[in-house]
Amino acid sequence: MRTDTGQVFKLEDYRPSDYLIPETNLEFRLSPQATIVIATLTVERRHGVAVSAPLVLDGDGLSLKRVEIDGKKVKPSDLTASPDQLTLLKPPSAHRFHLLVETELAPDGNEALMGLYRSNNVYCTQCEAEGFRRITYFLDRPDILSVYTVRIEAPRHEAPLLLSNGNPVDKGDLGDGWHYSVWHDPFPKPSYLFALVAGNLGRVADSFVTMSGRKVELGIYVEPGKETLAGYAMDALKRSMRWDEEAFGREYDLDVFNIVAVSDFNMGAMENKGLNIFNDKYVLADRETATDADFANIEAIIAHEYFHNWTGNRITCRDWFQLCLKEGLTVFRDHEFSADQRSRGVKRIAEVRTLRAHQFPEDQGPLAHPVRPRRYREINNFYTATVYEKGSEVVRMIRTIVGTEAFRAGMDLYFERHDGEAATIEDFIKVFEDASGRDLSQFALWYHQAGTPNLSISSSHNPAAREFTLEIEQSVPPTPSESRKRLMHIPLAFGLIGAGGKPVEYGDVDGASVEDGVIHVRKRRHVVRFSGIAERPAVSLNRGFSAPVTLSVEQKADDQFFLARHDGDAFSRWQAFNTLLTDALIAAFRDILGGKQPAFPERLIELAGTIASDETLEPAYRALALSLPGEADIARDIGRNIDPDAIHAARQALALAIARACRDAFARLYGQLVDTGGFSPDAASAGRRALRNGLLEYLSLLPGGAALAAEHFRSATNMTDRAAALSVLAHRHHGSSEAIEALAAFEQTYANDPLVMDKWFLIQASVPGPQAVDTVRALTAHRAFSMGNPNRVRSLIGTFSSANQTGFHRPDGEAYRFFVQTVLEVEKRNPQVAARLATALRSWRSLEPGRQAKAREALLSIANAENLSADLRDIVERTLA
Ligand code: B3K
Ligand code: ZN
Repeated sequence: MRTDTGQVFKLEDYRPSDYLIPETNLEFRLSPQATIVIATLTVERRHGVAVSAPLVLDGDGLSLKRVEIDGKKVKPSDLTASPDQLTLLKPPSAHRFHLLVETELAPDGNEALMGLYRSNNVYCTQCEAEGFRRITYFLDRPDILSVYTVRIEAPRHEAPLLLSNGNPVDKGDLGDGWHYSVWHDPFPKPSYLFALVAGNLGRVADSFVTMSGRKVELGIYVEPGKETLAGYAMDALKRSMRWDEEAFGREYDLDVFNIVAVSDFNMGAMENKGLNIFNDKYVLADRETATDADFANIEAIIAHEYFHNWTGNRITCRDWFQLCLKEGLTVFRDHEFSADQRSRGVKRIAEVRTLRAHQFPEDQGPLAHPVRPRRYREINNFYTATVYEKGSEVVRMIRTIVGTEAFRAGMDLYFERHDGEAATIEDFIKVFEDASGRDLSQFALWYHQAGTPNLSISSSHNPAAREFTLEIEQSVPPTPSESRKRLMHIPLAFGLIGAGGKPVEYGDVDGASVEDGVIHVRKRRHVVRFSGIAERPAVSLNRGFSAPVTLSVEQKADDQFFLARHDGDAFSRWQAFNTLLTDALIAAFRDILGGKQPAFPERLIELAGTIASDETLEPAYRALALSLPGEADIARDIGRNIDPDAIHAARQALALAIARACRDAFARLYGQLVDTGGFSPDAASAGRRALRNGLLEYLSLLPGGAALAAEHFRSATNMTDRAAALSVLAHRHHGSSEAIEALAAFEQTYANDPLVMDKWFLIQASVPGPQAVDTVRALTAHRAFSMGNPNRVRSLIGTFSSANQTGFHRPDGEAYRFFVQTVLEVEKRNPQVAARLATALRSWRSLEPGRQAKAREALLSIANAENLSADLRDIVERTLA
């Protein structure tokens, strides 16, 4: 493991490398403790570079065996070598030469899961961002594009399957039980997209005929015996391939496309050219083991990685500062895909909920950074919600601003202009400027400036002048190392709504440019006047969440109620109700702190009942509306001096008030939605399950609730319903015999299915209350748990620290102490996973003073630990700064 060198990488320091590597030949002789890697690189000096320029190759913990140039051993005095760098001090004067480097690796001991490692006896690789340098010395940077040929040798009984990128070109027997196969990828690619898999895996095969009539062999490889669980992933893959042709005109380009599922993986999946490697959590699914959310995630991630083939692989990033060029854009593409496959309105609401839950706190805390950061110490810490989710929102805003047609023309231009290149954000913005003729220079600040902008909006109506006025003021809060902000171009979609929910026609508008229902906010303050409006309309703002901003709106509660019933934009309609709920929860929070019993507006409670039973609305929409803002969402809206226990109490009180008032309607509906036994993972069926399970949450708060949830658990015919019931029992009826029995039954049934056991860990890790830390600590000793497996760690420790507000922020700091110990233990094996866990403390400054002091102590004790990895030190120091 590399410890922190303290080096800061800066965007402005980018310069092209002196050398290029147009061809890379790799030979692997696989063995768990001593894998031999022979890399033969065709190296070219860039034109204009001095012959004396040394060739400096990156390494990370490598053991060097041999270096040759053009077949001759390099003299020791002509090189310097360390585990982390190989420098050829006197490269040949020829413009082009061949460099052979032999290294030896121990995949078995590789617990960081970067480079070449073994997961369940399967050899696999992870190279993004800088894992290739753990395999061989290389110019390990994304602007070095190379054509790879890879030969893999291994004992046939250990590794009957040998895969790499590109197309298979040769295979054969080597005697002594060994065999080999050779893969060639004709598309030049950066080293982070290299992949190798070798082992004994089951194969699910299918094929796809592309729009130009080429047949592509598709393979999904899983642990032998789990083949039947890969059917949904295969279906999602074929739908993704078709969709990219239809929506973006992008066709697949190799003869084969393979996906391998492994059980030890640092993140969701990886888009290696022609050989995607997946966390098995995002491949394996059936009704018995996967929830509807799992199915939706599998669909989205299969699509995401596949879409990278064009946005990421064919066009890659010049340097890691440009990460959002591939990630933000590819998230946008997978969002659009899911919206087309499912319900657009519901999908948008879910996206915004995720953005607010993950990106907003990042943007509003010490780890805030621009979508395109300007500096980093450890790039792995920049695979963030800001780069991904806000990055996607920025692409969505470009489409809003230039319009759908120019957006598609801009994308076509992007592929045409930059195919085969390592590009920048500037290149990306330029194609839309060229395709639309618009100036996006002010808009580009969305890439460069951190922080969530706020729009403060008030409205007035002058009946005599038949004029409606919106006063809009923008501000961007200061963020670390950016105290002064420039004014942004914010596309604010809106609607004026009159009696009966009809859109209000208006005449001339002045004060801002308004096009197709979008106000283009560019100045600090706009007074936008709409003429020809006789009666005061209700105004629906940031429709479809057209910009990732916060709003401070002076709006009458009557209008909010009106919009919650009548807004024609599904997102804004949901938003109106959600705002009413949030306001009520914040008021209740204040009452509780002031020692008062919270009370809730009757019409709000009634509206919950009305929405639940409104047959004109999709069940999935109704389920989303009924699910109360989360404790962390409420905390974010309150902003400071957070007491998680008071928030929890407020939320409980509102849930109970709704349950009591809506009992009959909810019970009737719950009965009507009963599971009839048939199962389909499609969005409509999932929506009905979501609504019924949402109703169960409310009904379980009433007398007889534990029995009802226990019956729901027993009679469940799929994992969605079973896990929902278990969660209700464990959370709402903690310690009851029903909860204890259900947890035991679940554990017994799924003891040998690690992915399902993750749900069991997750549910217990999120049980609110001060006892949670003891439960979690005890569960770390459970035989199904392992500190070395990222999925287990995230389910138990990740859930506890980031999704259990009352348990984690226990006032006596006990949970923080446990957390520090655990993070440091995980770090010894896997710094990347540890660093991600540590971000759970990023909002520490918004806690009330007692907890704040304890959280700070915890952060300091991590910072003071010895031999911290670059990954963890970077997170902890920025969090404390
Ligand atoms: N590109 C990978 C993420 C790699 C993370 C490296 N720390 C998966 C994805 O975004 O598709
Ligand atoms: Zn991605």
